[in-house]
Amino acid sequence: MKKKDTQRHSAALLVGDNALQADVNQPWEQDNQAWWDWYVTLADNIEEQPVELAPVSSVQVTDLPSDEAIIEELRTPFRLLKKDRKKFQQNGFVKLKKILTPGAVVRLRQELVRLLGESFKSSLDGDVRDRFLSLEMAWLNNPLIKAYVLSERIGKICAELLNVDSVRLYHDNILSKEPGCGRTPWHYDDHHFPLATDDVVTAWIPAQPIPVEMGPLSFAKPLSVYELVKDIEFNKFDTSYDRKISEIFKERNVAVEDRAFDIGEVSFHHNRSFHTAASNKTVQSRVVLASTYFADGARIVDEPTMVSGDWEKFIPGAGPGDIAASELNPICWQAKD
Ligand SMILES: O=C(O)CCC(=O)C(=O)O
Ligand SMILES: [Fe+2]
Repeated sequence: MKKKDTQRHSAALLVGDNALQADVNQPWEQDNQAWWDWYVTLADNIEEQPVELAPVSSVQVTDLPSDEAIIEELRTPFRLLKKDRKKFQQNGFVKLKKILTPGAVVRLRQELVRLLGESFKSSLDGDVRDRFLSLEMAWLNNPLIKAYVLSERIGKICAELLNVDSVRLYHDNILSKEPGCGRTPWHYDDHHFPLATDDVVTAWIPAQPIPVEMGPLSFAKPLSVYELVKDIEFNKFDTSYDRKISEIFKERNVAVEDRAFDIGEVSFHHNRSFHTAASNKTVQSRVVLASTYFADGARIVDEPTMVSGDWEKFIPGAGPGDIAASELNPICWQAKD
């Protein structure tokens, strides 16, 4: 089998301390929430001074669309411009406005907050401070979330950005960066996905506008900057990996796109796009639905590591080297012949 670059990169990540290498190569034994609780401890927050959390005005939509209307909206194709495909190829990400109507965003937030509240026994927005909450596989039991996750509108954009005929779901992920939660460490997702392909994209769908103080997802550009940091050793115990990446990007004057997200704006990032997010300095939880898609036909890498998290949950019944096409990885978009 063709061995994937990820494995070379993961190996490069882990060279150095042999004990650490052996350790990181172990599979992740806990759930994905424990993974995120661990992962945000790897972010360097030294420059993030504690501040009073800023108020956020809530979005008012007088007539919320029905769920049927939203499901229809999520089926409607979006006309992706050539210049946006180019931007994605060049920069490894693209931010597109008006992917969702304001009503579909407000309804998404209602549903995500309800699901997070059920799972974490809280009403959010201040109840669960400082944490990064995550909940995946919501699409399996919730028809509305399923419409967002398996959306043809989103799937078609992903296939066109990757320039492939067909994409499958890797997983959905409800992410809530709670008020006061610190930075998301610099990383590229290739470390996290045990997929033997470079045709992977994440649609990061905010469930409210994200002003700069709330910590929008931020991207280093162009895509090729991952080459600058490919020899930095990952360290699962401290913030050194994150800090070193920041230092190198600063030294090399790497441009970082860290602007706010308008309501309905969605970002799409490639598995090798380096990204981070600032802390949430507002009183509102920063709720996002992040769904990852990959080119149909891709295989699982030969040696997934703990940085891939609980991946067997997302591709059940398949092992290293197999084609990733379980019943939990449906095709979300297929080009017509
Ligand atoms: O939401 C965040 O802060 C990080 C999300 C992320 O890294 C991703 O969706 O790939
Ligand atoms: Fe990421």
